[in-house]
Amino acid sequence: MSQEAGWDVEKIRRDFPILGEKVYGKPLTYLDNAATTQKPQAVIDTLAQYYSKENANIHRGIFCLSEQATKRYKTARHKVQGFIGAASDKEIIFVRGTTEALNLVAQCYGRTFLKAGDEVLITHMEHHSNIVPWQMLAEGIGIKLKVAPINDQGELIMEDFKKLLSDKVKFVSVVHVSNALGTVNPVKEIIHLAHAKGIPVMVDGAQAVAHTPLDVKDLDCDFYAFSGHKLLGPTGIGVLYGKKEFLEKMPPYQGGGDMIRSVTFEKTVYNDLPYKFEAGTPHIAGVIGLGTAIDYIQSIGLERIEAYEQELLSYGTEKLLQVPGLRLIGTARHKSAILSFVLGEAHAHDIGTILDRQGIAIRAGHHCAMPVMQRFNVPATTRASLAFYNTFEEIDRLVAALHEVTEVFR
Ligand code: 7TS
Repeated sequence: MSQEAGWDVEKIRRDFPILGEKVYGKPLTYLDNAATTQKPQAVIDTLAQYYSKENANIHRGIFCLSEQATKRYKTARHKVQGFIGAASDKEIIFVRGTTEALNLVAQCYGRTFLKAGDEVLITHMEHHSNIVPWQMLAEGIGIKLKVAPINDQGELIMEDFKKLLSDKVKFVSVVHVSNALGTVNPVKEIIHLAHAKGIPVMVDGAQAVAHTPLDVKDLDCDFYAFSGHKLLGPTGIGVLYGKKEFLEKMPPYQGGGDMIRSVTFEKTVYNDLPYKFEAGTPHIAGVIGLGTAIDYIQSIGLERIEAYEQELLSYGTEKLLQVPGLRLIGTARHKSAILSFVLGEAHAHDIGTILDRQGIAIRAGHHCAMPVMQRFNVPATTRASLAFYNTFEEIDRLVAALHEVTEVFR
């Protein structure tokens, strides 16, 4: 039972139709929330309602539906602004997801304000989407990528981070919560240290936004990225938050409709923020659906979500450590509800297959964080990543199945 007063997980679960599904005749135990979260009925209804009754392109038509769609698109932007505490809705850019947001900043900021020899500092626990775009920039314009190391618990070693933050560093890009380890990074301190040297900071918030309250003004990050689909929203929609002063100075990412104010063959004048970065017809339904997802999350409250998920994390950690031969990968003091582990000689994919037959959905592999696997000298991990609709009983189911795995591999 949760200690969280008035927390009714069964009531919450009823809002998510998929959680009542069965897999191989067993109740679905969905523990792959870091990959994508499930969607509440309200979000599903929003999408169905939009396509069945409201569909029209935005910013174009002068007819009723188009005006309505435009209004709902704008309202959703405003919701995102409130949700993350941005100063203005002009600072909210809709993109496809975290990956696109990171690429946008690497290209538009990087190619304009960085030059050969400048250093970009990241950490050893980044998702590939916060590594590869910088490597592409290194190939393109000759910047250097620096990587701050992590310790055996999977925590960023702050002393080394400070040492690496030299005068050559012109940009810092760090993950807020590691998807492979669960580590919560001290992003506020990182931003403070970088700003003291005049270095802008981007935060990859893909694994943070659905699990902990966020206030970008308080954090003072210059850029923040997240994906709607990890926040109960649709796939194909995400957010890049950027401080106006940076976004205004940056060139557009793509050219096309909506991002211009006027076009002649001689000269094009770009549109104002945020439209300058939103070329072409956007994912309108996705944006509106994301707005509903945010309403839903706010109706429960991220403080309560975080408190409950921390209870699940403590419980899951304790129970998993009782499984013979199980080693947790990622034991940071400050962790989000992600349980990554190896189990004796069993390969992660075999574990995943055995669990799948019990209806338990987890992820096995490198989690798009191969350098983390290299750091811990493992080919892959098995990962259970929790959300606020998971239960203690589901953790028991996972643990019981893992005990069975140990029998199979004995
Ligand atoms: N950054 C982090 C920290 C992530 O966890 C992910 C996705 C991304 C960026 C990319 O997000 P996308 O929505 O653009 O794909 N992480 C995972 C995961 O852990 N399992 O599947 C996707």
